[in-house]
Amino acid sequence: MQGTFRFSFGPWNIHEGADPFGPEVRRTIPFNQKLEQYKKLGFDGIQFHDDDAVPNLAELSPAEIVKAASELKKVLDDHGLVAEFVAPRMWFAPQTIDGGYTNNCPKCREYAIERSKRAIDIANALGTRNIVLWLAREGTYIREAKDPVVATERIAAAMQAMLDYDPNIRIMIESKPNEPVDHAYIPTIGHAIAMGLLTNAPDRVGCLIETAHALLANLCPSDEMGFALAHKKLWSVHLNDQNGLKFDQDQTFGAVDPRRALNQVRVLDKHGYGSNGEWIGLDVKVMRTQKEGVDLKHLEYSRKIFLKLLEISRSLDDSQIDQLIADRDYEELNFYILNAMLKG
Ligand code: XLS
Ligand code: MG
Repeated sequence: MQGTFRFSFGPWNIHEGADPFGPEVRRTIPFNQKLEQYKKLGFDGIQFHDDDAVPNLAELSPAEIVKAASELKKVLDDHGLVAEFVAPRMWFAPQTIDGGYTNNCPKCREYAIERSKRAIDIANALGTRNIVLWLAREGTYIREAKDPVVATERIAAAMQAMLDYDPNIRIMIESKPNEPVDHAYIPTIGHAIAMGLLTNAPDRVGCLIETAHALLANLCPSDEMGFALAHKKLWSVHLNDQNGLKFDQDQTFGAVDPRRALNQVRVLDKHGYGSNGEWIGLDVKVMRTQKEGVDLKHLEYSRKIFLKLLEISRSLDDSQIDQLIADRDYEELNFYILNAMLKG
């Protein structure tokens, strides 16, 4: 129960504030300046999309990509930072308009697999074996556009190709039910874990749970985490918050429902999350309304809130909780938790 946690975020969590309805409202902070902020904010790990690490990868040969990533590794070392994972960005390039692995065009599917291999090369150069698949466009806008059996098989085949390409990597699927597509093929963590069974290396397929994504599926994030922990598949998290079934909000952790956040912290802490090197990732978005110069607070405060909730969780008296459970006095248990939070 007394493990310590280390924290990570991705460079995309510091951004200019553009949304589908309006342009940027803050100047771009160059990547090297973002790196300077990590330690100051209390973070040691960086999450990467392949092109966060090697921005011009489309113009480079595989060898040049590895060279660029190896140079970045030295910069990370100089800052005392560690790469947590690399995720192929399969939702920007024209080849991925209709998805990556499930695209109806064979050439586009080939592109997706090749790009995933480059992401693996980058991960190796950065010293991590973790590949995250956020399957952004692996789904449909209209149900008839793709066959769901074929699509599932294609995702599995792509995963197999990645697992075969490098016998050391492991894949963490970040499930999400919708957005940008209407229906995504891997909407929940149960789906993500089951995908491993369609490969010949299920032990190298796990998941990353994002709070907002679980909530968009109308599920309880801490129960999703519990399910994955019971399967020994929870290899990363993206903590944040979400106000109902709206667009993916990526609010500051605990901002909407601190009790729900407490339960996430609690399930992670009680079940040894982190003891095998897992990171606490905070996938939080800067509010568009934040001015320049005060646009990193969402990261600082998400981490602080995690640590405050950890303190509250550890202050709870387990024997008292067990007694209330034995008495089936859940009203008292409810008050006990709320009271602990309100005085915390
Ligand atoms: C979406 C994700 C995405 C992945 C990496 O919520 O945060 O950016 O984590 O592809
Ligand atoms: Mg995420």
